[in-house]
Amino acid sequence: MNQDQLKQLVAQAARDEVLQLPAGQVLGVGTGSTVNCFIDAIAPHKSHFAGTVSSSNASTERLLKHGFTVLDPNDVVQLPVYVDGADEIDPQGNMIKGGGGALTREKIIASIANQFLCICDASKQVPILGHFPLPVEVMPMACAIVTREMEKIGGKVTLRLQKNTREDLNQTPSQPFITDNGGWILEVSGLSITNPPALEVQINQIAGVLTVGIFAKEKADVLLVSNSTGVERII
Ligand code: ABF
Repeated sequence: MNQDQLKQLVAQAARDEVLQLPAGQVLGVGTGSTVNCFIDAIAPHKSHFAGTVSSSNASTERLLKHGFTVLDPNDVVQLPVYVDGADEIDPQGNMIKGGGGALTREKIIASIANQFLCICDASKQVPILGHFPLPVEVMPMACAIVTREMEKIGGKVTLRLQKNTREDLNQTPSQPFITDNGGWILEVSGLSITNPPALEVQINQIAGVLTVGIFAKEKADVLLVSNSTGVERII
């Protein structure tokens, strides 16, 4: 089975899971290619849900295309479940997220969900977080300041750049990647994250950090993982 098929498989398992919810609930929807499969999988069942709350402009667009109602998070007090992917997840359900750049909205929506349902393929499971460069969304004016702070804790920092457009294929990209919130993303490698809750708090306290891509406070409550033999419920 290739990775796309594994994403489809776990997305279908998550669809079956959320269809167990009583009808008329609002569903939290994350971002990324696995979540895209999930959105497509629940589309035929959209009347089961009163609406959705989305963690990115990209997911909002996809949900609207399928005819879902997308609500403003400010109008929603609580969600029964938030479904999202991860870039890395450890055995306790702590995650690194933000590879797609949507970490700030993902964390906000996760914070109002009773349950974080994480969906991924087995390549995302790690014993200790930190092989995937940790995304940190920053206010552009604090980029150099946060970079220095991250270097002090042993990180090697690079600024995420925009992907080249088709016309620029031979050019070196030089423009920073800009998030849905107008932030920039620092990618911090070289960290072995043995205490995710502590490092999340420590990085959150640096002035200029909008969101760190460690999800320990908002860790996964349920983890569905696909591999060549099917989907396993790990947590
Ligand atoms: C999002 O999707 C992210 O936080 C994470 O970066 C990403 C995983 O993407 P994919 O499903 O495409 O591997 O939830």
